[in-house]
Amino acid sequence: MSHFPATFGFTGTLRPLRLQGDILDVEIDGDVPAELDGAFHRVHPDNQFAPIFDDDQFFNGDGMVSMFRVRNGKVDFKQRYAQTDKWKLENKAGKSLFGAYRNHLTDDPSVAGQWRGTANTNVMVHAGKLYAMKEDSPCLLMDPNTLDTQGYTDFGGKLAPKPFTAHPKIDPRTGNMCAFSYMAKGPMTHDMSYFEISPTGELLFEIPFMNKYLCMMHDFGITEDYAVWNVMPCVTSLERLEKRLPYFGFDHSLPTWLFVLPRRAGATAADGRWFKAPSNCFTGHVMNAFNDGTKVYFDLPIARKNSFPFFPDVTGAPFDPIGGLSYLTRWCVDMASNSEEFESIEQLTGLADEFPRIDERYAGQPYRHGWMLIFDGTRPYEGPGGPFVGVINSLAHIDLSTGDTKTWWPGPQCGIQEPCFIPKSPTAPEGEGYVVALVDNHVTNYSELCFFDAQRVDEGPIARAKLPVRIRQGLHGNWSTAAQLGQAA
Ligand code: V55
Ligand code: FE
Repeated sequence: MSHFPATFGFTGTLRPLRLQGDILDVEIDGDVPAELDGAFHRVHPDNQFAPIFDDDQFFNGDGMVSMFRVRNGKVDFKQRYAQTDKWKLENKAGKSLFGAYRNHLTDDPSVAGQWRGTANTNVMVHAGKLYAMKEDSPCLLMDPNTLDTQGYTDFGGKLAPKPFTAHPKIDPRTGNMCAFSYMAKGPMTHDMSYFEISPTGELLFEIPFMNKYLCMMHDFGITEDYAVWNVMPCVTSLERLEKRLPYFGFDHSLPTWLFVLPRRAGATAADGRWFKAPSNCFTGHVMNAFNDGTKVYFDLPIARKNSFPFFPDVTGAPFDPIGGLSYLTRWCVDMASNSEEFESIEQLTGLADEFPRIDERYAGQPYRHGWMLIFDGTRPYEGPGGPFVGVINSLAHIDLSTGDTKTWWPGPQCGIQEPCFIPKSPTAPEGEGYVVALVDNHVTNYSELCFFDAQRVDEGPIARAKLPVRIRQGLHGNWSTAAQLGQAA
């Protein structure tokens, strides 16, 4: 007796998958580069059981982790649920116990006080573990090879249990994982903290600070010297929860901010600086950031208006789909300036884009190559539609030294998921390598993991690992090498 809602969010393109399993030696068209030895892990929301509320939203699904283990030109596929505390409690009960997205007031009383995390947003290998993350809960550890869940970590007892961002960055110079927590002292607290985790998984230092307002803090950037947060008024309040409103709503009357904090042990909130964007705007995922002395550069897609229809305008104003399109933009602020004003704002492309990625070996450094997904409204779409799909329909490479872009469109039946860059070798120049991305056919209902020459995405995939199912629309994922997996030859 599993009655999923017959709604847009659970039918057609967004029909739940809920499939755990293994496929050894996936069927391949073309040639997967023989030098690749590692794994692409990615995650999508996929409710274990039918939701309590029919209007349950996509971001509330349980994390389903996929692994594509690539070696010797072959691809093995594995897919497992992230067994969060929530997943285990519901698995035992045989039904959903947790209610609406981030609204604990809607939960079954038997789960009061439990972490509500779904680990559905990002997966990344660090210190020999797969970190599975959701921004409202601590970091869940999984075995990166078997996908067995080990549970939430407190980093050897050094980091008090608190929410952990789904968008940590690894500093390529130190190997440290740079991460943060918001609502760090509990739901609806303005407390935040920045921290770094060593290559062996130990907490190195933590810097607490306070936010401007209670809002979604989804992503951030690092530079060699600073951690940088875009702070936008996608706001929440206890009152919203009591009224059973969507957890977040967008407030176009509040400023959008940038907070810059020195990234060193011993720095305090007083060393950080707030800069005010010239106008309210919606800030998306961070492509990269870097600093040149006191000048801090921060690259991310920006939209004039709210991009999340499911977190509507607080005034009740209707969603503006054109205003909600975002464009990769470079913000610059100067830590030596005497004002809270930005130094400059430069739009870097005319293509509407999101899900920006880089060659992660250049995280926090000046860089040249970026990849992202494009909303190409001129292309036809033949699938059943749904949020994020049918509209995110192309892959792009951008050369930031020239602004030149190359794009690839997978055809009218397909959507495409976030790309991930893989260096050709550890010492290859920036951007030399491959990009992988899942291409989902919403008519035939099959997905393919497509491999591209990273700087020639316009030529289409050089290889496709063809799955006999369609993987549900997901969020984020990352590549790890055989050495990072503890499987080096
Ligand atoms: C985001 C995604 C989330 C979430 C909060 O894309 C923000 C942004 C997949 O869950 O809970
Ligand atoms: Fe994200």
